[in-house]
Amino acid sequence: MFVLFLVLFFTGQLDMEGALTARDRVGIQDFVLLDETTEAAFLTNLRKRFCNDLIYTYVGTLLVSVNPYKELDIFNKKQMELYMGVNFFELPPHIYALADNAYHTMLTEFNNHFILISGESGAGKTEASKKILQYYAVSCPSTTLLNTVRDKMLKSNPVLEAFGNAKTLKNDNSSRFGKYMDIEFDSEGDAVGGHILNYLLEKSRVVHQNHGERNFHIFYQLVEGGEDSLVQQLGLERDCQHYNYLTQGQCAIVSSINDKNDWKTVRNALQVINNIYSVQHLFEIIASVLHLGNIRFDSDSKGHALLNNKAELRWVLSPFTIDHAIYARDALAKAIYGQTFTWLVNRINESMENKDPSKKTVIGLLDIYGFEVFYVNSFEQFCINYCNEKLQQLFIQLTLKAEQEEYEAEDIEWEPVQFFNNKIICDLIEEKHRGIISILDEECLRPGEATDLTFLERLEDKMGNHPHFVTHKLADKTTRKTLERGDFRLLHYAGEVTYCVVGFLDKNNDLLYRNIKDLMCQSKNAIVRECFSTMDPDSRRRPETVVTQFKSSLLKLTEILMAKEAWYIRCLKSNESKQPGQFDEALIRHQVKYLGLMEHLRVRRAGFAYRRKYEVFLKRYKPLCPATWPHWRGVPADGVEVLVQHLGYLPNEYKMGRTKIFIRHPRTLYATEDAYERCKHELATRLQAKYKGY
Ligand code: AD9
Ligand code: MG
Repeated sequence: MFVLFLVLFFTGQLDMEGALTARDRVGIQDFVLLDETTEAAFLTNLRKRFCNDLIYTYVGTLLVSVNPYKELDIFNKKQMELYMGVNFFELPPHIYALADNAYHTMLTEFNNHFILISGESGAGKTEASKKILQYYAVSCPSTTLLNTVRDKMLKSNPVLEAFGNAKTLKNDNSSRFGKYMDIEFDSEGDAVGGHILNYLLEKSRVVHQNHGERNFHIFYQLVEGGEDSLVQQLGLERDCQHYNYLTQGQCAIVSSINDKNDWKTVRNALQVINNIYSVQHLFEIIASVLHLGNIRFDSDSKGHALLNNKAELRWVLSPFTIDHAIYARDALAKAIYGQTFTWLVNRINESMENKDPSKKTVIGLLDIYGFEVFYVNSFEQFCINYCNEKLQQLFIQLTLKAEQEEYEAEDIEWEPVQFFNNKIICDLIEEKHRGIISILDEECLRPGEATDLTFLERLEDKMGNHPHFVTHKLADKTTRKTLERGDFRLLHYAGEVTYCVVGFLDKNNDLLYRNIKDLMCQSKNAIVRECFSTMDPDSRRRPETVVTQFKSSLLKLTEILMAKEAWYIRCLKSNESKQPGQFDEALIRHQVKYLGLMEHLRVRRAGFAYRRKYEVFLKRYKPLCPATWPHWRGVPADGVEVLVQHLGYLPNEYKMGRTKIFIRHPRTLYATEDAYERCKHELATRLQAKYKGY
C-alpha cells in the first residue's frame, strides 16, 4: 500500500494532502488523457493549467500554447538542458520538447521537418518561433565556425522584426510579413545554414497607420535611439512628432516598447550584413522615407502640384495634380521600403548560407501574420486572412483528413470524425476564373473604367449566393449585422470579417510611375540602385498583381511544407487586453473551436499516435528478437508481427494495417526504443570486447 502511495506521489497523481490530486489542481498534460472529450472539459483543463502558469498542453504530439502575457521562468538554459534528448512525454509539455523531438526524429530518420505555428494576431507565434531557434542554438553541437552561422540566425530576428513588425491594435509587436525559415543541419546535427522566405510585407503601413497603430519599429528606433552624429548626418529631427509618416496613428510612444534600447540591439544585430557601407545606406533609406513623407504640395492656378518644402527633395518636374503628386510620393516611399526589405532578407540569407549543401536535412519554422479583424479591414487584412485560410486548409489536409483517409486506406476500423473543412472558403477566394482574386485581377485590367465599386458590384453578381459571402443587400438577413454599401463580408473559418473595398484596386496594382522608377535606378545609394535596377526587368510585360503573386507564393509554400514531416503549435490568445492572468473563456472557446482542436483531439484519441511502414519498423527493431535478427526471410508484415509478439505488445496496443503497423500510445514505442538503445549498447560492448587486442 505504502509502495502504491509512493508511486502515485512520484508520478504526480497524488499530492501531499493525498486528497486533491495534481490532476485536479493543475490539470492534465495531454488532452488525449481527459476523461471526456467535451469542449467544457477541454476549457476547464486549459484554465487550470493557465492559472498555474502552465501554458503548454499536448494533444498527442501537437502543442497547445496559451499566451501568458508575462515572463515565465521556463525559458532558460537549465530548462533547455532538461529537455535535451528526453522522450516527448517524459517531462511536462514544453516547446523545447517539441523542438527536441523534431530534431531527434530528423537525425534518426534523416528526413525533413517543419513546425507550423498558428493562431490569431497576438497569440504568441513569433515568440514561439524565437524560442525554438534559441533552443537549437543552445542544444545542437557546436564548433567555432558553425557558431557564426548560428549567431547570424539569431541576429536575423531582431533585424527583421525591426523592419517588418509594428504596433497594431491587436499586438504591440505584430508581424507585418510572413516568414518561413529553414534551419539546415548536417548529419552530425550541427546547424550549418539557414534560409528565409518572406511573404507579402504590408507596405501600406509606411505611408498610413490607423489610429492607435504605428509604422514599422525601425523608424522610431532610428529617430529615438540613433547616435547623435548619425541623426545629424541624416538630417533628422530627434522627434517622431516631426514626421508625417510616424504620427498618423497618434501613438508614436508606446509604454511596452523601448525604441532606444531596441535600436542598440538592432544596430548590433545588423552585423548579419557583412558590409558596413551597406548598413550606412540602409540608414539613409530609412531617413529618406521619413523626409519623403514630409513633402507637401501646393496647387498653382492650373491645379498643378507645386513643391511646398524643397529642402526635402529636388523633384522631377511633372504636371501632376495634388492628388497625383501625393499618390506618387507615397507609392515611391512604399516601393523603396518594400524593395529594401527584400534586399535585407537576401543579405541575411547570404550570410547564413550553408557552405556545403550536399548533405543536409532541414527543420522549417513557419511564423506568419495571424488572422485579424479590425473595425475597418482592407486589402491587407484580406491577404492576411486568406493566408490563414490556406494554413488552416493545410492543417486539415495533413491531420484530420489525411489521418482518417490513412486509416481507411490501411483497412483500420474507424469511426469517422466530422469536421468543418474550410476548402469552400479557400475556393471562394482563389478559384481560377471564379474566385474573388480572379475578379479583382480582372478589374485591375480595366484601368480608367474599373473602380473599387465596380469590383464590389461584380463580386455581388458572382458571389451573391455563396454561403460564405455576404453582400450589403443580404446582410441583415444572414448575419443581422448591417453592411455599408462599399463593404462585403466573408465568413472565414475563424470568424466573420467585413472588408471595405476602398483602395483594393490601387493596392493590388501597386503601380509606380515609370519615370520615378528610372530615376531611382540612378540613385547614389547603392541599395536603392540595386533594388530598382533588378525590379521588373521586362518593362513591356505587365507585372503580376500583388494578390496573384501572393497566391503563387503560398502555393509554393504549401508544396515545400507538404514534402516534409509536420509538427504543430497552436497558439491561443488569452485575452484582448494583453494582460497577464486573464483567461477570457469566451475568446478562448472561440479559438479552440475554429482551430479544430476538439476534432483533432477526437481523431487522436480514437486513433494511433505512431505508425511506420513494416520495412522501416523491422529494419530498426529486428535486433530485439532472435527470430528476426540478423535477417527476417519472410514478408516484412509477418516479421513485425513476430517481433511485437516477442516484445509483449498487447492486442489493443497496436493494429496491423496493409503496409504499416499502428501503435496506439507513444509509451509503447518508447519502451521499444529504450530496449533498442540498451541492445545497441550491449552489442557495441560485446563487439569491443571481441576485437580488443586486434
Ligand atoms: V501576429 O500574428 O505577428 O500579430 P503573434 O506573432 O502570434 O502575433 P507574438 O508572438 O508577437 O504574437 O506575441 C504577442 C505578445 O504576447 C508578445 O509581444 C509578448 O508580449 C506576449 N507573449 C507571447 N508569447 C509569450 C510567452 N511565451 N511568454 C511571455 C508572451 N509573453
Ligand atoms: Mg508575429
